[in-house]
Amino acid sequence: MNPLKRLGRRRASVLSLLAVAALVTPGAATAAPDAVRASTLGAQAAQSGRYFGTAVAAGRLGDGTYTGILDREFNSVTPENEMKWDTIERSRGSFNFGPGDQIANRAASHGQRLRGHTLVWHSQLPSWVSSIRDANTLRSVMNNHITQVMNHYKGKVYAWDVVNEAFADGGSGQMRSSVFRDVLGTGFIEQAFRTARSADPAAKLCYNDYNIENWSDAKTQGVYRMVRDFKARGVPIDCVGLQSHFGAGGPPSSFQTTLSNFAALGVDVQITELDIAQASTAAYANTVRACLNVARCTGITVWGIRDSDSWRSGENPLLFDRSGNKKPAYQSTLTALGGSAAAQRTGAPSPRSATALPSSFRWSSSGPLVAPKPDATHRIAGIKDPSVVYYNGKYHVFASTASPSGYNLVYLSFSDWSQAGSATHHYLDRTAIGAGYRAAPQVFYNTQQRLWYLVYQTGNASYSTNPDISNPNGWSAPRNFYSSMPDIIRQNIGNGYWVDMWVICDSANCYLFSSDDNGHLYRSQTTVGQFPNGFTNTVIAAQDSKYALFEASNVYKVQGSNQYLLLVEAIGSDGRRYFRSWTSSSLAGSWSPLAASESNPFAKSSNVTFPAGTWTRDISHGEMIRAGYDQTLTIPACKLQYLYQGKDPNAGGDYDNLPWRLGLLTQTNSTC
Ligand code: 9MR
Repeated sequence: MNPLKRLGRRRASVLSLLAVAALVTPGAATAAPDAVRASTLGAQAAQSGRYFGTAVAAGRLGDGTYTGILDREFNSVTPENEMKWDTIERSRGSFNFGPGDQIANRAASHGQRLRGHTLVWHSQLPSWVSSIRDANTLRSVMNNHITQVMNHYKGKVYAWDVVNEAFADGGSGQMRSSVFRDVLGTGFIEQAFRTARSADPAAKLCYNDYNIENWSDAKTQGVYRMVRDFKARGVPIDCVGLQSHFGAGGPPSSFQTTLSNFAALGVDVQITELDIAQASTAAYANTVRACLNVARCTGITVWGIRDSDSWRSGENPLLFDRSGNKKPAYQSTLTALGGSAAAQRTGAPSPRSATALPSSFRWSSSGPLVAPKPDATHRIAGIKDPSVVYYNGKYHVFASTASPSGYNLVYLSFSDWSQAGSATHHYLDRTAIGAGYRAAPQVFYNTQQRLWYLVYQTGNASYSTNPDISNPNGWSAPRNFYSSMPDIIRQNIGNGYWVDMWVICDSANCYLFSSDDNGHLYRSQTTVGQFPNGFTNTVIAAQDSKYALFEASNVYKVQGSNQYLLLVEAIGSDGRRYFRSWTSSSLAGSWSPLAASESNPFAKSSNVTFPAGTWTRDISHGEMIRAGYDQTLTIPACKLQYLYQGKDPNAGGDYDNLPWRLGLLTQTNSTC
């Protein structure tokens, strides 16, 4: 095949809607193993290593209903007012730790963690502090307060809200006016964190604020810039607290994006003061899910136990009613945490899920994370077809570079997605992989051979190997999997192209899947021992009309189940790219539809939200973020993430000159 044959092709046309049908014959659904389910919020949160806490008022600790719920449900507490400046140091140098100690000691004796709230805040601040006008005086007063309070609670407080609510509401994105900012300047926050670190190096140091949950808000962006700057300059900060005092609608749709974007800066995130007007079940569940979907979201605190305990009690925003009964939002919160109140109450066995993956999907997309970095010898229009593994603390991404003058490969690595855009691009045409048509890479580690494999298309299905994925110069020259195009492909390819080779192995065999841009998915087979040689027995693994089963197929093993997942890229009736999905109980088996239609797609612009702006209407060629990196291509069953190519919806013209960029989808309807 002429390598350049792939170039200058593919004009998406308007197509008819696709039928939802099994590609071959339906396979048996596979039951997932039971999850362990707990019956209280704290115990269930603990199963994913998180805490579930509440604000506690010292004045209510004599109320048996209150403490009964507190000790049954919560494994973290935050003093609601007792560690604030106006309680602890009402007059200069005179410290009153009584109410704070009452809560701290009780928490310790009940095995609950303690969040310290709060050291530096413009509110609940005694007037002797807010009236200071001399910077040196205020600095020493602030540092002394931080040091004395942290020393007193050393070893008892897990995380401190070092500075609370320092940013202004509205559109400025700047710090609010306060005695601290006005007298010490904006550097007071840095000063407070540095003092806090030296006072108690073991405590986590958090910045805490409200109205920073919606990603695009100026206030969120202001706090984000500060945290990014702190991390860049080594100012000590460990966590960001998002208070999450929500209206009846619950969290903004970008909430998870906000959590993950902060987390990507290298800090933990915590939901620190959750309450939601009218406490709808969905609003609570959405909040919990957002946290669970972000690995560094380490815990959730609700701001009070019963509605009658709340600072906004008129809005009934909490999980327990005035009598201490569980409200519907309690159940939805527990369920979202993965627990099952019903099963525990009735003593019935936990329900088994019929399949490890849901049958429909919802996603939130990042903005474009990776764009081409042309240099003097690489004039590149698009970066495409990413393959990604997380290995040794880094994401390793391989992708096609596209331009009207040809396709080749590029490699980049970075430790978190916030750095993807600034990573160095290593052009692999400068390595033994060489120049000429190379595209659509797939990377994995072969555990038997202790070698990384990069599979790609050259007209044939080709591969290179490398003992060290992080060394772009370590790749071997291309070798082909086949001596020539298998007959069955030659007979069915029509006017299509042989593209998008994909290798996956089970414990006995390796399979090589490929597409023909003509409605066929092919599968060849060899043994694990013979790999990479011996691919034969090529068959049609799935077929449909040309645009319904176009290209870019991925096949994965779903972790913790006997299920395999097939994704194939289709072209929709709107001419836009999207993914369909099927499952099978074996790699050589038949594929049953999962989310396989244009109206229930695996991933299409219609089931993806774009909190940072709709930058693409194509969800095109990409790869799942895997649970591992070996030849089994195992993905998690929960909280899927998919790295894909998208482009400006208004871009047109030559296919090979389109401005493809890489973006990341994060599943928002994961049920586990
Ligand atoms: O819940 C607290 C309430 O009892 C106090 O009267 C109030 C005083 O400002 O503070 C409440 O807690 C606040 C928290 O400390 C910081 N974020 C906002 C909370 C609700 O106002």
